[in-house]
Formats: sequence, structure tokens, C-alpha cells
Amino acid sequence: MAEQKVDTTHLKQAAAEHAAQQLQSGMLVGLGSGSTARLAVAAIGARVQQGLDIIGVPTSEATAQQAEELGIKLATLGQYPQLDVTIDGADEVEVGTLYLVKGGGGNQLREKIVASASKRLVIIVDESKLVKQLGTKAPIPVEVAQFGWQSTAHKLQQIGARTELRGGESNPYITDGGNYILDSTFGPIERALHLQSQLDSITGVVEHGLFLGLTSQVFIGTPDGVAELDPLPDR
Ligand code: A5P
Repeated sequence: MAEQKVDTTHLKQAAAEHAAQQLQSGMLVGLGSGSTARLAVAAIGARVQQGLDIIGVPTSEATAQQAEELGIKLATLGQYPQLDVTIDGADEVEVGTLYLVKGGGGNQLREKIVASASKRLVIIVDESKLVKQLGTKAPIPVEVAQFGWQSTAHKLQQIGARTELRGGESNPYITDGGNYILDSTFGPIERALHLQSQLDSITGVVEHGLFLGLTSQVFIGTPDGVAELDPLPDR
């Protein structure tokens, strides 16, 4: 029997509003992408309409459009290379480490650049995204150059991935940066840092959805309210 999908929008909404409440006027804020981040951008927009004065740096064209429509002032990393905080969603959060898989929505390159440029990365999720080990529920989206993508896929397979070109060969998904995505299934990942360095060393890989050591705090929408996962000591 097919697994029944439970609508958790109200839980994600609570986490998104909680994160938006942390912002103060004067902050430079990275704006994430995906359905949960979209709720956060809406909550930030509502605060801006009430007088919150922040500048946002969007992680995708879709987020830029939403933010503009809400009257959120936007800038680029060219204007502000370092941001105070980024609020974004995730496909998986490893509970013990706060390591993430991101990129289900295809924006991992810009998301990682913006997250890396931020003093704090706040992640908003519902409980369905929590895992003991990365790779349990979601593939790792690996963004690759279009040129020679089959060779890059072959290299990913050599390190143990089952790869799938997002969208399929007849209609491949193209990222905001003009690249393809190979959704790469490794199964539960025991040595995430090792896999990260393997992925980083493959020519043709532009970026990938492992976000390790970047997360400052996770807000989880639960039926009992918003729970927080402890910040890592060094972020
Ligand atoms: C977008 O590329 C992603 O990194 C999203 O943050 C992630 O896929 C979570 O998306 P949802 O909030 O839509 O589940």
C-alpha cells in the first residue's frame, strides 16, 4: 500500500515563523529556497511590512521573486560578502551532528555559497526531515557541468552511487547556474566528511548537497510546538 503523505505545512509554518522572529533590524539575511524556506520568506515579509528593516540575499530566482513581491529589500553577495544569518530548509538533518542534505529543490549551489557567507545558518524543518544518518531518506543532489555529465556520473558510480539525471535525458532539470543535477543514492552514509572530500575531488562536480559543519541551529515544527536542536559549539 502506498505510504500516506501527511500535510505538515502548519508545522513547517510554526518553525518558519519562529526563525523569522529572531531577526532584528539592520541584519543582512540569506533567504533560503524550497517550500519551508518559502514560508520563512513570507513570515519575514510580514515582519518587514510591520517595520522590520533587513536586507535579504536570495538563494534562487524563485526566492528573489517572492521576496521582491513582499517588499523585502534585496542585495547581492557582491554588495555584502558576509551575512548575519541565513534561514533555509533541508531534506535531511542528522540529529547528532546537525549535518544536512540539501538540494531537493535544486538550489544547493547558491544555498551553500550563501550559507558559507553567513555567520549563522538556521535550518527550519518538520520532524520528517530528522535522521540518524544522512542518506537514509534522500539522495545527495550533485550539481554537475552539462559538458561530459555522463563521465561525471560514471565517476560517482565508481565511488558507490546510484545516479539519476534529474528530469531524465529527454528533459533534464537545469539549475539557476545552468548545470544538471545527478541525484546520487549512496545509502546511509557512515563517513560523511570522507564522502564530502570524494565528491569535492571529482572533476565536473560543481557542488553537492552535503552541508557539513555549517548549521548553527535547527528549529523543528512538532505537534507540541517548535523544538530546537542545540547549536554546535564552534558556530
Ligand atoms: C532547495 O534546493 C533545498 O535545499 C531545500 O531547502 C530542501 O530541498 C528542503 O525543501 P522543502 O522545504 O521544500 O522540503
